[in-house]
Amino acid sequence: MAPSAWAICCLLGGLQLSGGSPGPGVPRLRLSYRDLLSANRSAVFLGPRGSLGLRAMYLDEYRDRLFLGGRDALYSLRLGQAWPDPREVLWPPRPGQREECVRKGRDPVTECANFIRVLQPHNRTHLLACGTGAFQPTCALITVGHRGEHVLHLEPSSLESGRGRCPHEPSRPFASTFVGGELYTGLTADFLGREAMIFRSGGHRPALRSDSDQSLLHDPRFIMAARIPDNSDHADDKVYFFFSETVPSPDGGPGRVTVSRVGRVCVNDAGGQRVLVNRWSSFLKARLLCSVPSPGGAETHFDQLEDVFLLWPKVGKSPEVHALFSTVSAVFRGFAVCVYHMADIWEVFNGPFAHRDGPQYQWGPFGGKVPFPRPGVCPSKMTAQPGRPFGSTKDYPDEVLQFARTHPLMFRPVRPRRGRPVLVKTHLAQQLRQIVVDRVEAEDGTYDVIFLGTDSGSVLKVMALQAGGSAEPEEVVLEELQVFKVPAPITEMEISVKRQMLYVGSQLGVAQLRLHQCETYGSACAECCLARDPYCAWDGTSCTRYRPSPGKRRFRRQDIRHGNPALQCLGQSQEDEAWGLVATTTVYGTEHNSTFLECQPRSPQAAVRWFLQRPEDGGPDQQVKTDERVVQTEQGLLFRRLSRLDAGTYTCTTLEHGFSQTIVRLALEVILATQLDSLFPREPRVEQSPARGSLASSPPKAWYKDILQLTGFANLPRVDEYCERVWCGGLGERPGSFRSRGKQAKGKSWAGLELGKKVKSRVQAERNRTPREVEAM
Ligand SMILES: *[C@@H]1O[C@H](CO)[C@@H](O)[C@H](O)[C@H]1NC(C)=O
Ligand SMILES: *[C@@H]1O[C@H](CO)[C@@H](O)[C@H](O)[C@H]1NC(C)=O
Ligand SMILES: CC(=O)N[C@H]1CO[C@H](CO)[C@@H](O)[C@@H]1O
Repeated sequence: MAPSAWAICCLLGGLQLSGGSPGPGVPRLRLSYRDLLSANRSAVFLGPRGSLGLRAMYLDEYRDRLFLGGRDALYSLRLGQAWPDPREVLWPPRPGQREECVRKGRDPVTECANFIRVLQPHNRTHLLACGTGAFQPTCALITVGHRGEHVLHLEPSSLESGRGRCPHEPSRPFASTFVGGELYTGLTADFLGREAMIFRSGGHRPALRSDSDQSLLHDPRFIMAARIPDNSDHADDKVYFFFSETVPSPDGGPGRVTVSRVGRVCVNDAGGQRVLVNRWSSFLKARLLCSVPSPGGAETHFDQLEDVFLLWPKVGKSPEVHALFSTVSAVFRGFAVCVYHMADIWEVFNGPFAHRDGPQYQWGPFGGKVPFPRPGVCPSKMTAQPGRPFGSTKDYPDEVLQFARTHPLMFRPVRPRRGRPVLVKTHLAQQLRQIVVDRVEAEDGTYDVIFLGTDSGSVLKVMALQAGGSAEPEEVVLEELQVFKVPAPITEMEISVKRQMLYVGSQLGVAQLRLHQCETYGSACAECCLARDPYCAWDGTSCTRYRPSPGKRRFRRQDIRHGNPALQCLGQSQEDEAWGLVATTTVYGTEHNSTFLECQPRSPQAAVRWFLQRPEDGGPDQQVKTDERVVQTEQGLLFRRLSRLDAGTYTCTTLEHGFSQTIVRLALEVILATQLDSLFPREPRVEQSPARGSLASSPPKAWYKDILQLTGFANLPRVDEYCERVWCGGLGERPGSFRSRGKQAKGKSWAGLELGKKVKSRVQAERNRTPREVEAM
């Protein structure tokens, strides 16, 4: 394709026709991979081979290190600027194991390697790591040193089988947690991936597993495991598992349905004495419900659990469970975030057990007498009272264990806070994979900022504001951050509130991402205020990190609820500077040809309006009428065929939250077709005007004239930008996500650069003529 055609189609391809104001799901700010790197907002680590094959990540805030488990290797990174001094330990499968894996029909590249899937703290100096070992799971202890040391090596003497502690497959959903010297895992523990279980091993006690006679788990996808204390009595501590299951249809009909679950076991479960020997005696599970009422009374269910984040409060002991779900439907793809209180989960586990008389029967609440100690209750002071000597699950009567075996499911589901999701996202271009939540104190209250990792390597920073009376929260998408250059699904996400950082992993590698960068929103109070970012406030001179201080505080301007700068920024002197005086730039278009007036508001949520003042009428500005010839796009105003009557001063304004701003003011002058011929003589006339610049003979003129028209002669920085965009490749940026950043030279094609320079110097020459001179030609 010739450059001219490419330039135009590329430009037009990126334009989307915009109607009024885009919906609330549109991010207010989009930052590309390069934007993030150049502003030091993110730092990416891809390892020495350009891809880690990442499967596990452990953020160790005590040691200030990030441990990574990849393909045949482990890494240790020190938290700080741009990953100084990374450490690597190679850990390939045992000799011969790779070949055996291939012989058994597994894929040599994607499966027959040692993918590290477990990284858990073992003690003060060691980590426990387990890998798939090319379908022969293996565990080892890794020396990481004391706090302050930066060592990483594998203890060869500690190598042992990892069966039950690590899945065979590199990518099957899997959850693990390390509690009291023992590893709890939710996984399928066999080569074929059929034997699903919850397993505990590694301590002094015999290993404990799910009873395989009973089908306690139906094709589970384990998402997360964590110890959550029920109360201050540690004897009552439980490990909770969050997972999805595909169960036989609950009404006894044909087919299977997907449901999400919270399950739990007692930390002090020791199994039974005669029944359930070395099997869990305390396992119970309940349904996690996340649905919205649809018109007509039906419910839309989000049944597939994608990720869970536990938000631990500063005070109090139990976390809030923030869970990301997706729909199972092949037709309708939607995502929802539901929040659960532990108190509601406990209530369901204390409620009726689900019971049915046989596989053909409906489920109902168990109405008979529940034996004592109640199944699912951990042995503790409560069960070990005088006359009731139940100090261990081994002391539990057979009757209790039999009941536990046959009634692992609770009858009632766990309903989310307020009975509905805090966030529902449909019609998304991407899928959502990971969730992290930060509770942020702002001037006018506390806000939960939700970070969502997508399957295209980006992170959405979102708030769900609960408005006064209405049941439906207002969604505010603060930022969309393209963390990875290529669109790899985000598989890991951890937050360090201490460092105000997010650690984001995909199979390629990891990125450290600042939670906020307030100056990105702009240098005016109104911009800071419109951003509605609870991390940021206007401090009188710039947009900076908001820090609540207990003492007497300076007035900080921030309005998360309404984003109303008219109220907040009244009398901020910078405003006049920033918004009052928008200089008028002169641009030129040629008659009968297309011309583009660019206006890119900082926020895609703003409604853009164009006004025109014609030179002769002197009256008030008129709103520009659009039709097939004059089209308003997301990037600006496109004249398909310029008329001499289009000349005039065009003002691009935005309206956001009732706040109107002028973004650009362009004086469009129309060069008549006759004038243009003398400015750029036609091919045969090249020799006659050698003084017109060296560019005239090559390359052909037509294309750069197009560029000049599209950018406007006078708009030099734009030329740079177009050159970069057109010849130097978008480097992983999607059309529409492009934002002007001027001089980011990376990976440009040499030829492209040369052409770009020529165009630029030519334009500069044209620009140095006064408009009058141009007119005179
Ligand atoms: C980013 O960090 C580097 C190294 O710390 C520093 O040299 C550079 O000036 C920073 N850039 C910006 C835009 O802050
Ligand atoms: C951690 O465990 C390893 C292996 O059991 C042991 O060699 C080491 O001394 C332990 N470190 C500490 C600080 O207890
Ligand atoms: C530079 C220039 O004049 N380009 C085109 C403008 O439009 C006319 C008619 O559509 C074309 O003939 C020119 O090539």
